[in-house]
Amino acid sequence: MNRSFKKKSYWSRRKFIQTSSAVTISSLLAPTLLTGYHLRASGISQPGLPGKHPDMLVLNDRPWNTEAPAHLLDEEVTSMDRLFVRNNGLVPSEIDPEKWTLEISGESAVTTKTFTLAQLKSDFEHYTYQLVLECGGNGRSEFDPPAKGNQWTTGAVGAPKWTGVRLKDVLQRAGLKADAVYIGYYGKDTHLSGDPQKVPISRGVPIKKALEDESLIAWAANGKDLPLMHGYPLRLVFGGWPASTSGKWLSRIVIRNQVHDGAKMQGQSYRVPCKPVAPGSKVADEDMCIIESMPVKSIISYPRTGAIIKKNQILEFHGHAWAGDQSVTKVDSSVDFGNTWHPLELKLPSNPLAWQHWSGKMKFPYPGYHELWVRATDNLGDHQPMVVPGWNPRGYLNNACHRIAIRVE
Ligand SMILES: Nc1nc2c(c(=O)[nH]1)N[C@H]1C(S)=C(S)[C@@H](COP(=O)(O)O)O[C@H]1N2
Ligand SMILES: [Mo]
Repeated sequence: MNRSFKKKSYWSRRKFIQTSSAVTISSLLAPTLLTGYHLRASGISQPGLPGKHPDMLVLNDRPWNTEAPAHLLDEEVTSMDRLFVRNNGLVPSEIDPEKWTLEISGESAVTTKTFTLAQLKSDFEHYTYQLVLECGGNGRSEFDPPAKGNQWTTGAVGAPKWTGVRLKDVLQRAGLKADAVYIGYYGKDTHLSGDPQKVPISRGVPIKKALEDESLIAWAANGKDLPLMHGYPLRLVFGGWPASTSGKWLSRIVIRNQVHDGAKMQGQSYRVPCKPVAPGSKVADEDMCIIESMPVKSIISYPRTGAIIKKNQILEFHGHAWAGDQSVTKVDSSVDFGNTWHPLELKLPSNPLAWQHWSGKMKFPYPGYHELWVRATDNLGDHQPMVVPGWNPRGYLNNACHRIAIRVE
């Protein structure tokens, strides 16, 4: 006899009311907070990094690595004092913007060109784009077995408005030979060992990404000079790709006739197994593939986890979603652990490769502990998983759904 057994669980009996009708702001009660409660592990709190919001989580101070707790990322355009910092080496100590130069060279450059900062600003058209910068290791803290590296939770991401010139306009001044396939960057930061021969990081992107309209050589963010920690006076910005491609303190770009082989392009860095592997596996370098476009992801930036609301109070919640080179087409929320999903309002990006804002409203008719989960879907139909996806040795590309705790009284 074929018989289906349906477990009547405590959770499935609950009914949640998804409100779609418009409510006035005055009817929205601001949720209060459960202090000291965090769903996701937080970093070790230390005296902050100068120029950063005091609530930033400091993961390391040599080199500096700091991330934003989710609620600090509530702004549509991320303030620079809330943008994560990921340094591989030591910040350059002497920077003279008057003497700063950018060299374009490499075996696939027709000629070598050198520009001063002033020439870059005067000789090329300026563009401003809001671009998502996300460390490839954002979310690493959730991998099991744990992966080596900064234990980022959800805050190694942000979307400031960057101003500069198009990388393609500058590359074209030097000229690209027919065999050009990749670009690589060099910056003025120094290796942790203090050895001047060693390069802390020198990564790059394929020519196709380099020549996109939104690929920038930027000197400003949110209308001001770049902060020192974010690459002053000049950096690359490639929206939607691992932020390790967005070279800071930029001094040289090489046009390559092969995949760039600078520091942290090879081995296990910023690479994932080409084929899926069992958690905890050792993977040979030759079986690791370079990460390109980042996967679809979202964050709940309001309220912050642990919010306390009243029964039947209308809770307004919102956040951002982004999808590497793609765009986000749908964002859904669930309060029954993914049993049912409800579509949220989603805005278009301010330009390609910017993040998108979503919002929703709902009531909780039952007191107790609840979780709000949010899931984004991109234009290719890919959506975020609820569990941590594809274990990989260095803990990259965790795009699992973000969730927050809500206490209903
Ligand atoms: N020169 C230089 N560029 C760099 C790095 C670095 O250590 N040195 N770190 C990279 C990495 S791994 C990331 S995630 C981003 C972080 O950018 P942010 O610190 O401005 O947020 O910068 C990238 N560019
Ligand atoms: Mo990174």
